[in-house]
Parts: sequence; C-alpha cells; structure tokens
Amino acid sequence: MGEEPVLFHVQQGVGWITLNRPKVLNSLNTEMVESISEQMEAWKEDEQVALVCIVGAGEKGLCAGGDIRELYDHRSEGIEKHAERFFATEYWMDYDFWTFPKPVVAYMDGVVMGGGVGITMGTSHRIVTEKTKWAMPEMNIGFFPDVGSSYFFNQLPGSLGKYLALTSSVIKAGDLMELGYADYYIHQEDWPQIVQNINEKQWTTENVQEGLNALLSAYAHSDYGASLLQEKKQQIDTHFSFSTVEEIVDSLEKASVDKEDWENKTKELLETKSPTSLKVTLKQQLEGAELTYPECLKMELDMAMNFMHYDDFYEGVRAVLVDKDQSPNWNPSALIEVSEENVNSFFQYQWSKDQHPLQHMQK
Ligand code: QUE
Repeated sequence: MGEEPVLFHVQQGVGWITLNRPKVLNSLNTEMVESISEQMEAWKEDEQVALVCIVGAGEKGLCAGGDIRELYDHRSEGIEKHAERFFATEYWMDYDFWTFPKPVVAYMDGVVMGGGVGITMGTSHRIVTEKTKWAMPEMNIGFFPDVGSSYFFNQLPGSLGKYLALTSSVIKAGDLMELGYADYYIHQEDWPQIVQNINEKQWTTENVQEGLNALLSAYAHSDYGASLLQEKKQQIDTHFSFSTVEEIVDSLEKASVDKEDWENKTKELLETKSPTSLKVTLKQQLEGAELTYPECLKMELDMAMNFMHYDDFYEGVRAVLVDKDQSPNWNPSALIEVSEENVNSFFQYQWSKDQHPLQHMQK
C-alpha cells in the first residue's frame, strides 16, 4: 500500500477506490474528498469504467467519518476557510455518489460511520457483513448528523430516524437490511473470493447490471439476524414522535418503571449529549422532512459552518477524540437553558450574495 490517502485504479472495466488511511480508520480529510470527487466526475464520462467499487484499507472497516481532529487542530487559525472547503467538498462528493449514473459497490465491512455513511448512502450495491458497525456518531462530539442525514433519516418509518440522529446508536447488518440502508448481506470471509470474481470478468455497460446482481446474489445470505430496532420500534415511535427534546425526555422518564429499563437507559443516554446539539438536531430532522436531498445538504452546510463557532463542538472533540476522557462539559448544560433563538441561529449562515458553495446542486 502506498502513502496516498486514497488509491484509484481501473481494472477490467471497474474503477476501484481504496480509502487508504487505516491508522485513522480511513477518516476523510480535505485532500481525500477532493480527489474522490474529481475521480468520480472523470469516471462518470469514462467509457472504460462500467462500475465503481469503494473499499477501505486495513482490517477495521470502511471509514470512521470525517477527520474531525484535523478541523479541531485548525481552531485557532483559519477554521472558516478550512471548514468551508472540507464540508462543501465532502457534501459534493456525497452528491456525486448519489447521482452517479453507473452502479457503485460499497463494501461496508467493519466501521461505517459519519462520512462513511455519507458516501455509501447513495451507492447502488451496499454490502454489509457480520462485522459491520454503522452509526451517525456526531451527537457524541457536540456536532450534528450531517452528510445528508436530514434526508435519509426522514425516509425511515415512524420516529426511527429521530432516534438514530439523537442517540448516535450503533446498528448492525440486521437493522441495515431491514431499514433498506444495505442491499446485500455477505459473510466477511467470502469477500476475497468476490473480489477475485469481479477481477476475472471484463465489465461493460451492457453486462454490468445483470452480471453484478448475479455475482453478489450468489454470495448473499439471509441469516443477517434480527433487527433490534424493529423490536423497539413501538417504544421509539411513542417517545420520539415529539417535536421538542424536553417532551421526548419527559415521555421516556414517565414511562420508565425501573432504572435498568430501555426507557431510563435511553433517557440517560440523551442526557450525556450536548443540550444545544440535541435541540439543533431535532429541528434539523423536522426541517428535512420537507426538503429534497440537495436542499438538505445545503442546509447542513450552513449548520456545519455555524457549529465551527460553537464551543460544545470543540469540547466534544476534545473529550472524545483528543483527551479521550469521555466527559465533556457542555455549556449550557441543561435543555431549558437553550433558547429557540439560539437553536434558530444554527440555520442561518451568511454567505455573501449567491455565494453558497452548493447553490448549483440540482435535482
Ligand atoms: C464522532 C465522530 C467521529 C468519531 C467519533 C465520534 C468522527 C471520526 C472518528 C474517528 C477518526 C479516526 C479514528 C477513529 C475515529 O471518530 O467523525 O478511531 O482513528 O472521524 O463520536 O464524528
């Protein structure tokens, strides 16, 4: 493996993308999202490429998210320029995958979180394994679930999207298959054989649809296990249907009969999160219900930029990724102290006239 953070090669009609920073779980930096976006634009038109496959280097998984640590290190100089370039390009890259006219295989083995979810959500052949661990974990670091989550969480039934957004819960293959966030469940040990089969064939626009479906179906299994979310769906729908975080917490508290029950544990989990992040994220999910995918990305870019001026974000990154003490001091520390005005301010970012970096995103 070379030192490049992303590797590209074309073989037998397949464009391969390998996220290549295994030491940081292939987390995405500006250089990576720029080069992937450029390569996808080129492959879109390239007749030698009938199919794209994206994989992660190393044993741990596809991608842990954005390189948030890198952003944090820019906090005292030029955070704005840096953040704008990173988030705008990352969301364009997500949009490139979402709108790509050829099949894209995403091998979602191991950790698939945050930015990794953003890449894979728009791909056509999403493969999960018994090792897949999937989450939008941003609520752990005083941020918000971005990369299109205001769109794709709103596609889930009932209040499952709000639950996943607010709790940052990690889910696995059974849930991903049942939710429609994954297309094929395979056993991890079969992946090398699948790659070999892909490499043995010359892929063309004519044979790719049928050939790819047949190849992956031959390795797909249906023993992906129970959907744990479906088991809790009724409770989730009851307690997360509200439009304020206070009502959600209240509802869980009133329904709890024992400290060890799901209601109390879920309430305690919410209480570990930044009160501001919780309120902003709930509003984001409510707004997203009315928006298209590109409109969601535009809203999220405004939000991401506003989060760069918000202390809880730096405190969350410090507590989880830098000092790793896992005990952030949120400010304000209680839901009641977060005003509606404050929440609303996260949705207004002042680009100069017609300068929103995603203004030309269409569909
Ligand atoms: C929330 C996040 C991220 C996170 C943890 C969170 C995130 C991210 C990583 C990360 C990066 C490199 C690593 C690693 C984790 O963790 O975006 O283990 O080596 O990139 O709670 O948003």
